[in-house]
Amino acid sequence: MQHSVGIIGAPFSKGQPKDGVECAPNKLRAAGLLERLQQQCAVKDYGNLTFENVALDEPVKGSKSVRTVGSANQRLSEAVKALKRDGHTAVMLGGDHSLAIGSIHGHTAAVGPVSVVWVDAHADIHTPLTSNTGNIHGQPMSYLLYELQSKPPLPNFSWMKPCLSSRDLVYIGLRDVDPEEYIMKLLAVKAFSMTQVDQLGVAKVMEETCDYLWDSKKPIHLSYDIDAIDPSVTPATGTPAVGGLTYREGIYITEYLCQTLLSAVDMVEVNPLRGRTEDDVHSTVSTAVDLLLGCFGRRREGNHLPDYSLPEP
Ligand code: B3U
Ligand code: MN
Ligand code: MN
Repeated sequence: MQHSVGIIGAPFSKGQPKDGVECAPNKLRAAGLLERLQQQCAVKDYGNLTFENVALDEPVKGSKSVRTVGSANQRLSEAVKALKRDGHTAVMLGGDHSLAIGSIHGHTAAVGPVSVVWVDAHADIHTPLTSNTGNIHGQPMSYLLYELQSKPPLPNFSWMKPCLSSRDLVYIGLRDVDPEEYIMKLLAVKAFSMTQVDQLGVAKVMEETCDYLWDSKKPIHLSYDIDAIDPSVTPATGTPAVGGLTYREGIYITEYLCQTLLSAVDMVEVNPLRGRTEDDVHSTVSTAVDLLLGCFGRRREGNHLPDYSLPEP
């Protein structure tokens, strides 16, 4: 399918404590993301959002920067909604994974209910009451799911209502899930941990993922946390977890979803300040770029021109 892609940069880091993840949108652009995507499809860059820093933002029920995260996501939701109404496939460059709240909310506000493929080492399904760290990047799924609605709404979150059913969610790549995140089992969420990736192979995982989601034929939102990939490949991220997807498995996921009703993609948790060396940062950023290219038609067999003919000798 020929996509027209709209890109939104979301330089935001307050869903977790480590500086640097806000630099990712510009790093990904500097690595040639736009120019390379333009060789495959139409691209419109909506630029970077700016976010307000809420001055008095004391923890709420143990969760940090709730008001700042709430207002940033309200802005992001509006921006994604507008981009989708313009008719593009959305690419949201984070920033940390708390941004999935606004990205998925804005997506559904424009197109109606969606299916979510969440590629991540972590389940990010803590509620403010179960989180041990208080970092909202470990919680976005609980804000989005109808089944886990927080009542009353947290400060600066009254703009949003949950918009995702647990039936419409698939996890891939899990390997660092906290005991309290057993919520996902209670909700019977479809999940392929790294154990299942090892058992089935990534091709079968993707086939089963799309069979499972195909029933409802909803547009697909891919939320890709770069820490899903093994830290030997993508070390420049805030909470690396050993035993992750290989580069090839990571790319295969994007190539497969490219052929589905892919309607929005998040690329989050790339943190250029976390690599120990220049190589660490380069490998992480260029993998993130390759994953995005895979979402929009890059083929490892080569992207051949449809009207190509051999030059006459
Ligand atoms: N589950 C832990 C760790 C974590 C979640 N997401 C990331 N790390 N990236 C938490 O903080 O909730
Ligand atoms: Mn995540
Ligand atoms: Mn993660």
